[in-house]
Amino acid sequence: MNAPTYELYYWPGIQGRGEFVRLALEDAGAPYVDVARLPAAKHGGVAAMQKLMKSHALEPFAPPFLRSGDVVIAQVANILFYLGPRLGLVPDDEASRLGAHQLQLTITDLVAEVHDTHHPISIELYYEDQKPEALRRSQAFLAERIPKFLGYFERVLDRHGGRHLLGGAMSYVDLSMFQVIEGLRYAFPHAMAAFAPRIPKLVALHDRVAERPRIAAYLASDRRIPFNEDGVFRHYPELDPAPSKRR
Ligand SMILES: N[C@@H](CCC(=O)N[C@@H](CS)C(=O)NCC(=O)O)C(=O)O
Repeated sequence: MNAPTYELYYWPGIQGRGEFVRLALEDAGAPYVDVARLPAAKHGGVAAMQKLMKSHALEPFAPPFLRSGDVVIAQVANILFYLGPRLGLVPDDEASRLGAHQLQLTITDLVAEVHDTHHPISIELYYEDQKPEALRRSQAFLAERIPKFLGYFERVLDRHGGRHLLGGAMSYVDLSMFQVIEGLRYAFPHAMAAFAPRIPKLVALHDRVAERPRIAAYLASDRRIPFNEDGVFRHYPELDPAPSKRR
């Protein structure tokens, strides 16, 4: 039987939250189409994405969502919970599956807080309309939340032997952690450079994931959209001042 072709639906110009799903599909070498990035002539584009979204009985609240045959599922952690066993990216036992889901949901919480650093008041407003609040939020995020979240993941990794967040086996959570470190480094290079010595195992995990052959090939390809200031991880220099300029 042929492997199913997964359809990923996500905003076409950004890595955003869709990237956590792309990384899993890419690492597994799974056949998939990034539907909104296809031209309308090939049944792609944002309009096709919104049409499916609105017409489905269990309408996704927001992209990303995945279609696999009759199944349409939203929420990154939920999509990965579905894909993990199918792509061989999580051990089979229930404890491992639930553990992976627990860690992925914690990553979802972290990603929401990253988003709030540049949109602390409203997602409907431009960053430029909430800059003072974004600065305060970013300062608190870097001072308190980065240490708490990344310190937590570093401890979990350490307790599991230091190679994989789930212990013996590589999982989709390791791939997502690569993206978290990569994204935070893009958004907050100064803060992350200063924090790196406190998370040596996460940094090493990031580097190992980047070297996985399919991930390395993906990162070098044009399927990997560069970070930009429309995604979740945005670099606004004023939110990450050099150490000498911190107030
Ligand atoms: N918790 C959801 C969040 C989904 C989400 O916020 N998607 C963004 C793009 S990254 C969106 O399109 N949001 C529209 C909105 O919230 O109105 C997930 O992890 O998938």
